Amino acid sequence: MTGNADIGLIGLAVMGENLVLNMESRGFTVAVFNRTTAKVDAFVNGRGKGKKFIGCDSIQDFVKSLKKPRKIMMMIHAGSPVDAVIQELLPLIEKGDIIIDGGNSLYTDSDRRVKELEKKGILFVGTGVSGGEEGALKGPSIMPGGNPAAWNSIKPILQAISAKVQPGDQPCCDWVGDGGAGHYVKMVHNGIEYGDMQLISEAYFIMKHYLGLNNQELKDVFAQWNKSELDSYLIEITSDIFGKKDEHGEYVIDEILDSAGQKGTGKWTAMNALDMGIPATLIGESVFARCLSSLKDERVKAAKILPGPNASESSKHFQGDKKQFIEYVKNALFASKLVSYAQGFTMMRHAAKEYGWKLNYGSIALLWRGGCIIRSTFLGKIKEAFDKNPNLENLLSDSWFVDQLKVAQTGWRQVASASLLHGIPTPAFTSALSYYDGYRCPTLSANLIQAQRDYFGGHTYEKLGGKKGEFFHTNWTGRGGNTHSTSYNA
Ligand SMILES: *[C@@H]1O[C@H](CO)[C@@H](O)[C@H](O)[C@H]1NC(C)=O
Ligand SMILES: *[C@@H]1O[C@H](CO)[C@@H](O)[C@H](O)[C@H]1NC(C)=O
Ligand SMILES: *[C@@H]1O[C@H](CO)[C@@H](O)[C@H](O)[C@H]1NC(C)=O
Ligand SMILES: CC(=O)N[C@H]1CO[C@H](CO)[C@@H](O)[C@@H]1O
Repeated sequence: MTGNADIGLIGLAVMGENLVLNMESRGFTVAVFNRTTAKVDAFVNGRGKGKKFIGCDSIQDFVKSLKKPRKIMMMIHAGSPVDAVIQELLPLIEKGDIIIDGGNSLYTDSDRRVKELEKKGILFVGTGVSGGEEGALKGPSIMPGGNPAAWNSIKPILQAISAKVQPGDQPCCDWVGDGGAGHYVKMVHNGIEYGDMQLISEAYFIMKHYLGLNNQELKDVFAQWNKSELDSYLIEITSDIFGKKDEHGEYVIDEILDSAGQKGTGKWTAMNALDMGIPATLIGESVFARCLSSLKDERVKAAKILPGPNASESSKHFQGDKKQFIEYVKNALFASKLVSYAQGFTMMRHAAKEYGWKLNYGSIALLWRGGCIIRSTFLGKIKEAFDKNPNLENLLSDSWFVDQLKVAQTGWRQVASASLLHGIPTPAFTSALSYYDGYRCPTLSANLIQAQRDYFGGHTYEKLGGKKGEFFHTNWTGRGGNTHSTSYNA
């Protein structure tokens, strides 16, 4: 039996509700189901009242209410619940039907599901959806990947509900790639989001403590930056945050405990970077900075014991032109952000190689241009860089990036030195700068590491200017017998 719903959605939590309201507002008829059926009734008689929704009390009725090929989207908890719902659906659906997982699933799970379901003739799509609750309702960034045969059927719906960017109302939704590519790209998006948030927080911290800016001044600085090359959603809400007072007239920001939470996608990104051996230092540093922040009690104790300059009193040491230094902080933030995005896109390049995905990096930058948390005008420059050279090895070597770094690096170095000197923790600014200097250093200190490895472990080394793959071993101590390294072939 076939019904007349264009698409069905399982999982009526806030994201799910907002997504179906968005779909309905674009003219689609949507079937909705939630295992807790009271949730379905509450929605259909509440926010969904008088609209083209088909509320279903059972998963059987839900499946029956859908047009073929059936398009079923899930917005439920990642992990085993996704597999459980797929198992419930399987006996009820048929070849050619499409299951879309819009939750925050691990990309390796999506990769597995695509393969498993393909054997049964079911087309599985794992899609990143970013933009929070408001984005889901008004237009999120959508990053679908999986079985490519599904794309033509779901494209009109997903592109209709996605955010649009100008010129030309370009949808922030396009096919990302095979297998787990959609959820992979969403994961990297979240890692970059961690980096952006950490960088903005460091800019705030140094301006508050070293320059002594108050909340109103901080609000104004961020509003100003929102009109520059830093124009982005996160900068904009940061400005709003500094202006917000509670019912007693106190600034809310000053009442919030300095201990950051996390749900795990940043950690996944950092772990994947480690697995692939890619120096995504900004994302890693941002995850660790949250971990360090959560050791509040330990930090309070350590503050009384460990010697060093007091960051909160660093403004005593500030000499010079505040306006100039604010510009330096902006430089530091922007340059670090360039490094962070370059690292994120490098990760995607390596993952594409490893998994055999054909990722279009310019198009991914465009997906993030609107709707999502990291949306910014700057992403347009990344799109342009990949349009110029689709095989760009590292974004930092694009000419626009080089020009920006020429301008920004003096301020960046000033801010990094001042924070190190005065005990102001800015791990992302400083590690971004270390990465930058390492990346542009033709001869690093790793020759010594190789010597040490060869000394104690007979691990051998290649020679400067020598042939690649030709290994040497030195008899460092004049003691001992033959070396036993397996890679020894000099
Ligand atoms: C930030 O800039 C955008 C336009 O790019 C504007 O719509 C928004 O109101 C600005 N927000 C603040 C807080 O300045
Ligand atoms: C650092 O300075 C602040 C502000 O003057 C003060 O409240 C705090 O106790 C100082 N911390 C230490 C460890 O002396
Ligand atoms: C290292 O040098 C010592 C002293 O010259 C020698 O006895 C030993 O055999 C050498 N070892 C190897 C692996 O060549
Ligand atoms: C399977 C399913 O639909 N579960 C969802 C029902 O709604 C609650 C929220 O009220 C979600 O948490 C469940 O995941």
